[in-house]
Amino acid sequence: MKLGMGLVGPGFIAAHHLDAVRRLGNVEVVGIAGSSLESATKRARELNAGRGYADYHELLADPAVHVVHNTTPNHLHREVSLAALRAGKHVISDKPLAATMEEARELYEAARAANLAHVVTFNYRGYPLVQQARAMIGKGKIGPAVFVHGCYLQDWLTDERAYTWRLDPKLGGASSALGDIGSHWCDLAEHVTGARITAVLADLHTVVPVREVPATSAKAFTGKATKGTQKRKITSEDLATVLLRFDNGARGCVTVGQVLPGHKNDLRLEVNGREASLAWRQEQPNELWIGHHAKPNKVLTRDPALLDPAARAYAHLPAGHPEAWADAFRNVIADAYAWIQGGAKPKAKPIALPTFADGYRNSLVVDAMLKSHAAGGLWQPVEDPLA
Ligand code: 4PW
Repeated sequence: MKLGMGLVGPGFIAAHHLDAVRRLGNVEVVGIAGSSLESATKRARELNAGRGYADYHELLADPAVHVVHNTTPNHLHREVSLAALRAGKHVISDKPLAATMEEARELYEAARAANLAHVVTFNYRGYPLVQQARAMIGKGKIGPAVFVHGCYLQDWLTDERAYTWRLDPKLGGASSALGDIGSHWCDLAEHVTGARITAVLADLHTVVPVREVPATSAKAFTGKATKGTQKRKITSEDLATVLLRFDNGARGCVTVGQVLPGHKNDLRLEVNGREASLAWRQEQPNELWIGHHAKPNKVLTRDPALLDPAARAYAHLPAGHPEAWADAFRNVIADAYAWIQGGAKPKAKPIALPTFADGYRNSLVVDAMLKSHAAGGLWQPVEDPLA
């Protein structure tokens, strides 16, 4: 059956969702809903994405739409995804699943009750060498994991004139750095190791406490404000350092920051086992470092012939291809539609595909970090109702 795709919230990530869907071949891009019929129609024309809708309710009422991509700002994730599930649509939501843990739980429970696909785009799972690391760890190739550590460092908020709705608790949720990019790292750490974070000790900080912001802007990435600006106090964190404990006894730590000059989109994950270590870096996605104590270290490149079958399935482009990020994104979207085409049965979900259960799980981890910091930096257990 040819599926119809609708998208709500045509911001910066929308183009990647549309690109990924178009490459599937058997999905029709039906249209886009935004803040008005005029803006939606304009964006649909700019993105070659079917028609514009007056609002998302009209899109959800269209029988030609079977799958809804929710790429709205975080504060609208719950409202739009819940309405889409209730309208009988499969949902692919940008991360984080929702602005708060409570909203994420509500979305998870609604998705679990519906016989529909529910996906959250933790897109870094789509890199072949991330799946290679996961397969190696799962097969015991590095021995029991004892230390899981890394970072996600960026500099796009370094300038106090840069602003994003992510820094406004009413739009981005209570957290900025952790909710926006720390969520990616935590999802990868649990996905790659197969272990669960059971407790956290977090120290959050706001390096830039006052920003020059445009009077109004819904854009995800607002450039340096120049005129019509106002000073705004920033309360959410742009820097976080967190200690971690895992259910397999491993310890860990992660640093997340959006104000660190020179780091563009620098996610790094390292897992040290009793036999070997693995390290992957998003800015060099076609390499997996493998460390040993009794023989030379080596670097595995994304040569399909050398990869585990689980990783080879994601290695479509030649190693070093400039579109590695986009290819990873396409892998997650392709898995989502394969699941939908197969009837979205829970047991048939592609193993790497992140669902609302993962999004809810992730919100519990981030929420525990916020609580740990609020308590003055005490160890905070991570609830695990899905265990
Ligand atoms: O998830 C996204 C990250 O991969 C974030 O929302 C923005 O883009 C900021 O960093 C990257």
